[in-house]
Amino acid sequence: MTDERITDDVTIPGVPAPEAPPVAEPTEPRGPLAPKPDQRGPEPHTPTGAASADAPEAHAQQGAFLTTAQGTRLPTTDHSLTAGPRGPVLLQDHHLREKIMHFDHERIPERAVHARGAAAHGYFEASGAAEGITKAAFLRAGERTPVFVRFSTVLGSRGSADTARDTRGFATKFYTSEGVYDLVGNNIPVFFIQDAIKFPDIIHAGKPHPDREIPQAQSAHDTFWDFVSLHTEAQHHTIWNMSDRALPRSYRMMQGFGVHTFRLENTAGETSLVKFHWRPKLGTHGLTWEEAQLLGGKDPDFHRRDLADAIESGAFPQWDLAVQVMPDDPTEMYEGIDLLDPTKFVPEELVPLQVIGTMTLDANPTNYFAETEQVAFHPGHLVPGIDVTNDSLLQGRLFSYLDTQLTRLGGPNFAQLPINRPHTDVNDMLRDGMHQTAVHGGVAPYRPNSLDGGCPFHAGAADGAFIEVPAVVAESTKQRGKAASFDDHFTQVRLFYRSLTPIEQQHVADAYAFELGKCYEQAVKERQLQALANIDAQLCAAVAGALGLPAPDAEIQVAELEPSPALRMVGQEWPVDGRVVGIVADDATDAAALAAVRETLDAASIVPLVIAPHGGMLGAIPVQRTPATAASVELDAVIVLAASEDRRVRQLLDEAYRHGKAIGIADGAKTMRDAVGATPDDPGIVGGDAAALADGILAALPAHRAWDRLAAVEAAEK
Ligand code: HDE
Repeated sequence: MTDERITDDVTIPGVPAPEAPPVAEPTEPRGPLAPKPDQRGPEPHTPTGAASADAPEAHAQQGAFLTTAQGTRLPTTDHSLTAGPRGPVLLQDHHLREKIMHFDHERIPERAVHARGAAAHGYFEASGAAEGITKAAFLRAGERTPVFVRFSTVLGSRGSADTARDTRGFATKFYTSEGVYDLVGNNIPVFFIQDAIKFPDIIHAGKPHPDREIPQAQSAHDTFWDFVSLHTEAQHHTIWNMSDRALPRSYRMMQGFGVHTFRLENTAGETSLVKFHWRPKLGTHGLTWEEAQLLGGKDPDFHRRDLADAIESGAFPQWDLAVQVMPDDPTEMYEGIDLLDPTKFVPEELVPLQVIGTMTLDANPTNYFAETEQVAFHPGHLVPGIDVTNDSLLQGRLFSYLDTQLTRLGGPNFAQLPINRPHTDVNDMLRDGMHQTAVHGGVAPYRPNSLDGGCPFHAGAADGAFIEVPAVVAESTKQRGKAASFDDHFTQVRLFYRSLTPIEQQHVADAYAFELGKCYEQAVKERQLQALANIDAQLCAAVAGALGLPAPDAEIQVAELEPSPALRMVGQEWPVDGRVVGIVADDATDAAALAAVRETLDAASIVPLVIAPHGGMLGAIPVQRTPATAASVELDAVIVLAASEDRRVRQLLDEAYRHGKAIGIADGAKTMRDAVGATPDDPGIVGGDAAALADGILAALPAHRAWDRLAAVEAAEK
């Protein structure tokens, strides 16, 4: 046999093959690249329970040569086995069949909700402040616990855009010494429904219409508004969705909430009712609706790119974990708020947040599928000292998260996947099943037994057993229905709206007008306007006016509460690490000025992106964007060192101006300021030499936007 039948060159019959170009491919077998330090996966779990990065499963691929899945070396993977050079493919070609078979089954079902996500590794460091309320070991002073966090949108498919108007998931897996603890939260502190039994219904209403499967990743359609206007308990979550909270600037700038009330128990057996909060060190910031829409086309991966880039560049995002602690009394109420009703939150002014530790995300996943896709969270993954309450939404979740993995991950052994493995001993007596990867020793997976030395043994409280808090369950009558304390669907909605600043309120009204404007059914719009009338007459009038419909009167009396300033996203200043500033320059730009601006930004942990008429270099400085690839929506601010006649650059500046972004314009580029209709007195517009421009931008960025300019522009554009 010769190799005549195998050719790597495509030739035309009768035409001599061209001379082969010099081969640039590597010719010597090489071992797999060593993983980079930031490609750390979860430590593989060894039989002794100790973690070892050298264990074979740490590197999925070994050896220099291509092999079959059985380890047999292969001479080629580009040609099927055929009968003659132009003949049929032979069924006996094992490599072909194995390769295609595996490819055919590469996809798994996406999550029913939260299908699109991005994740990162990191660690949590406890301050010890929680020791008085919980015996959880990972919350003891100085404890450092590895974590894996997955952020997600709820409604869209796995390939949908990051910047859809939606709730965001914020799920954290703590690999604690007492087993895995999952805090599976959202970026909004309340939920649509009070009972898990309605979850399929709200999701059916929010997902695309079943006939044409549109719209993708959006709530701007009839079925969603039909549901939330009929189930008014959903009005609270919905108004948060209409606010800029549903358009995060970045996962790094997003709060997280456990939503439900949890019951914590300390070493003395004392209990308290607790709400969990993640507070981003960079503050909570949103996109404008126009930015979010533009990004959906220009960079649908905006949030996952931002997270990965920030971590790769060393700007590790951090969140404080904080708790609100309420007394555990038999009413399970606090100041009139039913703590078992997940459509209610506890205002921070009523119960202040107490920080109990800090989380840092410092490593990107090595493999999206193995980690981000296969991670399986579950609110029932608890550790001693943290227990659930009777919140019926939470109770339903305790069933759903295990159940859903059976379909998604193909069987009951998903806890053995590397990303899901506890970083502690596992001795569970669970055996066999699809995708079993453990080789269990012993003969007696039951207890008590006399054949495997009696092992495993029961743990007592002193051994760190998870023992449910002996909360009293009142003897009662079976029923379907909720307590009267769940009936108020509007007081906190009004509280949320009236706590916002005027521009945030304006964005809420605009969002309702947009979403309802996309509905076809008149009855749905009218019913939602009725709900808005109950929330706030001015909000209702603004939305009704935009829809061209009459504003109804409120049909119920809604209590007036003291506003909660903590609900505002506008009005404070925050660190600017990892923000992105575009610098418009060209070949004539003073090289020293350009270098100085870049250095100043870099020193403030800001990412400078040079935008020039061509790629390559401006002198010694690399160009990152050209008019073809630059977009205003990927920038937090712009510095213009060179005037440009390019329509695309002017459009970029125009958008930055309209979106209230800080803009620095060099004296020599003033024509650009006039071109977008800006004046030197506009808020957030900076002039002067290079040093003044960079300093001015650094002074403006902590407020996130020039809010007054944005408000003026938006009012003028109406
Ligand atoms: Fe979920 N939810 N959910 N959810 N949820 C899922 O579990 C469910 C709810 C949340 O990044 C699913 O593994 C029910 C509230 C996040 O992998 C599923 C109910 C909150 C994630 C499921 C809720 C959440 C999920 C889909 C009503 C915030 C993504 C895939 C009782 C506190 C986790 C999966 C990840 C995912 C069910 C309500 C957060 C189907 C039945 C409230 C962050 O099991």
